[in-house]
Amino acid sequence: MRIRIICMALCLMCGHWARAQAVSVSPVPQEMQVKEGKLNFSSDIQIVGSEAASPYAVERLKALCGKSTGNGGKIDIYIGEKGDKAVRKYAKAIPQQPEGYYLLVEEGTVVLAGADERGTFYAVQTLAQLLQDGQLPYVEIHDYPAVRFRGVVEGFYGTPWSHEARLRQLEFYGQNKMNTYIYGPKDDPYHRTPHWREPYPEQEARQIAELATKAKENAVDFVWAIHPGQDIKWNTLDRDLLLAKFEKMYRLGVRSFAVFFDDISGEGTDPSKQADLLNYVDEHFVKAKGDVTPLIMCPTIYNRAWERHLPDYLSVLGEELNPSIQIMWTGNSVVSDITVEGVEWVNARINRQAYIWWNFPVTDYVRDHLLLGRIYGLETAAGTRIAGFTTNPMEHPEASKIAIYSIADYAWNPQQFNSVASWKRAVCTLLPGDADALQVFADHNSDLGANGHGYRREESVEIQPVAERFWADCRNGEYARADYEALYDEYAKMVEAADRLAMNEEDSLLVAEITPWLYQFSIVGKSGMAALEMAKALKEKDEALFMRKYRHLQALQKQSYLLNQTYNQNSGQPGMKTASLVMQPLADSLFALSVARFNQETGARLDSRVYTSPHKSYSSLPQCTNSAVRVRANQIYLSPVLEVVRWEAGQYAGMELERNVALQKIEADLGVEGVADWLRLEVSSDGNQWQEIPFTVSKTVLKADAQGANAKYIRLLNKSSDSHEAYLRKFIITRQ
Ligand code: 14T
Repeated sequence: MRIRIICMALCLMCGHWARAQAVSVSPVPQEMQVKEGKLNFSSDIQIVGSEAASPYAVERLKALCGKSTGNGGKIDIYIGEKGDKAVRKYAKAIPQQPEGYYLLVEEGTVVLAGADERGTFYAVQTLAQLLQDGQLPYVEIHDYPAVRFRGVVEGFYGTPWSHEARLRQLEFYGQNKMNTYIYGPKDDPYHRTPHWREPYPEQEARQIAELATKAKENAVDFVWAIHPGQDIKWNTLDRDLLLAKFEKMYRLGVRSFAVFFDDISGEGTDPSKQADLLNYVDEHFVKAKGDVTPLIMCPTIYNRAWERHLPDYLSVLGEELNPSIQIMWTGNSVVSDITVEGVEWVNARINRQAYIWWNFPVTDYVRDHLLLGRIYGLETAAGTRIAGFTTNPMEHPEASKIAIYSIADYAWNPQQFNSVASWKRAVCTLLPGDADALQVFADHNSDLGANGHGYRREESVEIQPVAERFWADCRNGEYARADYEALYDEYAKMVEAADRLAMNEEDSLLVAEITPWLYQFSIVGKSGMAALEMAKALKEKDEALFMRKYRHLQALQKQSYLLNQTYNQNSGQPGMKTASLVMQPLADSLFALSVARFNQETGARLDSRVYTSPHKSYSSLPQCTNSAVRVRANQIYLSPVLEVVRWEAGQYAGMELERNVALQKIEADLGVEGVADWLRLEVSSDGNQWQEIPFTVSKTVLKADAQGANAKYIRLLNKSSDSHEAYLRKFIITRQ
């Protein structure tokens, strides 16, 4: 009884109430007929064909049967590949496509017939999904993938995935009918310059061998990629060293290879030389071995926006590279949607179908964000014009599975791909027990914020129109109560979701990855509630309530600041941003607006700025007056100004610290030489009495030993009577 209630609750959460009995398979099969009736998956099972069928498929099937506890009648399971005796009767029903399969469940019989070994393996994976509560629905499925190679390219900068995470990924790919894992983490020194020529140390080598085995068991090609382009010499020595490295990897069990030439400069970018090397590798290694899959390469010009840098590059590759070699492509820009027009554009140049390297959900350029939103922007018809579709994920392996699940779905069957449905199924599959909480978290963690690639995603989609209307109404002084309540409820759901997910025990690995963001998510939820209550108190002229909520919100803002100084301390974008497109900006704006109004109406002088740091900019240069002052360990620094700034006579830029601090060192980079002639470095504890600190200059960098001077204010001042142009690339103080 208890189990039934839980199941019903789960179905409800996943929106399957009315269709609680509906049959769901992911990736969505090409052709599936569900018939009336069910088969009790009893313990009296006879498997026919196991000697000839794919051993991995058989192994997986036996594991499934081992779980069967029902007590129905006898079942015959026929398993095998096209041509095998066990499935001969069904030969005509098996799709011709590579990795296709035919699956039949009817009274007393199950048929699992693959076009090849992977097809059979996928038939078993589908069977595993069909099996619910010891029963199989009667079905007939004809299924095959639309895209030949589907998978993941671990190609991001930052902390590479752990060995254990990779092992779990490979199982996940098998379950989702992905056949490719390309190993190319930018931060593996033996993958690229400087150590690509050297063999892996013993432990790493052993782990790679283990990954290759695990991949095989899950019908995945483990593709080992090398990235030699930054320092390769186009001579026979380096060519032979590359082959020797491949040979080493081959001995570890690797049977698929890639060569990456992305993100390099200089000699290595020559397309003819690249083609020569790759053709040599293709002829003397890949084809010579006989059991190695077609070579994959990532070009230097890997997206359309860069074509103008080397206009002939792609057509040279297209002409000179052996036709069997796959060419990777990220789309019209580094991070971009995949369109028919864009794919046709590159296909025409490279003389073959592009092998997509999709830079989503990778976050190596927005490390303070999690990308848990639905995947969209992949045109249906693009799926029939590409040789492969791989995704470059986040450095968070478990959280990346939301996107990976749907990419598997798209690449298998773009025609029937339903972005929203696939996303919700992913969430339900990954965390069935707390799916509704994870869905709330995912709803509000999908945009990237402003970023260098200009790639943005929708976020908080359902509540966004309410938030916009409410904000506009508030500015006009009157809001609708229903909107207030809808928003309040949404913020409350965020707090609940954060608390529940933080305590979820079903998937502790996923929880560990997202925990820092959960902390912030809870604060955004609470802040939104408090900000709404401030707006309401203002409207009702309840001064005491207003002050209470104001104080609470200030405390929340400080908590948020401290969390950002504590967790996810990477060098690029430290801290955590969450709900940053709609819910967090609304809370902040509402706070600022309410405080400004309160001050106006009561004559109070409450601070209406959102708390970001106890330290502030202390600058008369307009470009710096609002710069953030950040803290990392014992260093405090002013956010850099990357464009040129005109320093008029007497103008200054610097910091006002929370209180007096004993200074150890001060360092600044003005981006220009000769600053000693016109700049003075000075400190003060009251902002009136200034003490000059001598400094040394080397090129554009200025350094000073502050010898423990106590100061609350630190600034650089144009002491001359002329104006000067400079940047402010760096301004850091180190405290004692
Ligand atoms: F190989 C490529 F297809 C590719 O996308 N390379 C990198 C990739 O490793 C990285 O994860 C991704 C997202 O940041 O973008 C590429 O890296 C870049 C792209 C740039 F535009 C590195 C520097 C850039 F300026």
